[in-house]
Amino acid sequence: MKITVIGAGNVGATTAFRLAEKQLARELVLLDVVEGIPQGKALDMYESGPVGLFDTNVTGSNDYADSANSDIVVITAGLPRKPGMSREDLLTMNAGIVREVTGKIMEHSKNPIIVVVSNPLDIMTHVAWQKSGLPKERVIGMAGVLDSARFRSFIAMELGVSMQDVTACVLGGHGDAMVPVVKYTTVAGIPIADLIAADRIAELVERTRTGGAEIVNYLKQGSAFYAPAASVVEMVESIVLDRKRVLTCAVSLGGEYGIDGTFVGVPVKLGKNGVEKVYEIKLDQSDLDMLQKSALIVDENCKMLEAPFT
Ligand code: TXD
Repeated sequence: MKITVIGAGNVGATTAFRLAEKQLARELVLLDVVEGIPQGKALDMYESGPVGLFDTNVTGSNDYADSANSDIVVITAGLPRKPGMSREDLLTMNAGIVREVTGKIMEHSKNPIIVVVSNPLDIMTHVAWQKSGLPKERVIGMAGVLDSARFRSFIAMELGVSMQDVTACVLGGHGDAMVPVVKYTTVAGIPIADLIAADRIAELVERTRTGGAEIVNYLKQGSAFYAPAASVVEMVESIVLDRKRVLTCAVSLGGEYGIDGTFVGVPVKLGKNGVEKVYEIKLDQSDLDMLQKSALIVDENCKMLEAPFT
């Protein structure tokens, strides 16, 4: 198993380190445009092997030839949000970066599974898929796992219970249009509506929706990376170990939820072939409306981008 992580910034480096510690790849390449950064960070990670007890061969590079024959490529390259900047502000700049990166990946790897992290997430996943020419099952966006993790952690914090017992369902686009589905959010199978007052649930939902901005406002420079990296690794692990985890990921829908050809976050089964099944769960009309609205926003943005990349 060979995994390449493009972008040696906060999310990319943290992802690479977690992947190395979990020994999910024999060969792990960290790649960036900036000279020295991927090499230095990768060597530092490699040198932690004897203490962290892993044998993953982590290397850093600026050359896509070193990514050759990757089984999985994680794209984190891009510019992060600054305070007050929406994910959409990043659209044009990051689309250019993701197109360029995807083109170079495909020159050296025939049939990788690509996990996209760069924002605006759903649109960048579309851009990567379009540029790669890969089947839609092999290009997957990470957002739902993170958004669900945030909702889960706020619920655990509220009730003082183990995070492990909280499962949450957050669908839709990554951004203000995400759709936290309260009825499928439970604590050890108990619907949260039985445990938390409705107005308080609404506050937790709002905090989840603005979870990324909350971190950006604290950090001033850069955006969240520990929870995002952990979320990427959960997806990669399910693919590498063929675990068939059911995780919310941004995938291209083919008519499910009345949405066709748009990348949006829904529950899918992740295994060695990438997206092995899309689950079409029963939603209340209001949640379905929000999901479709969310897809519409993604669609409009993709159309806006069409001119530069056709
Ligand atoms: O839920 C999610 N999907 C997200 C997405 C959660 C957190 C962060 N999210 C987005 O990921 C964020 O808005 C950014 O678009 C990406 C990467 O975030 P990160 O925090 O890691 O940004 P950094 O630290 O600035 O790192 C970006 C790196 C940096 O080292 C650049 O030199 C590199 O990307 N970069 C490139 N690498 C290769 N090739 C090109 N062209 C390139 N351009 C920049």
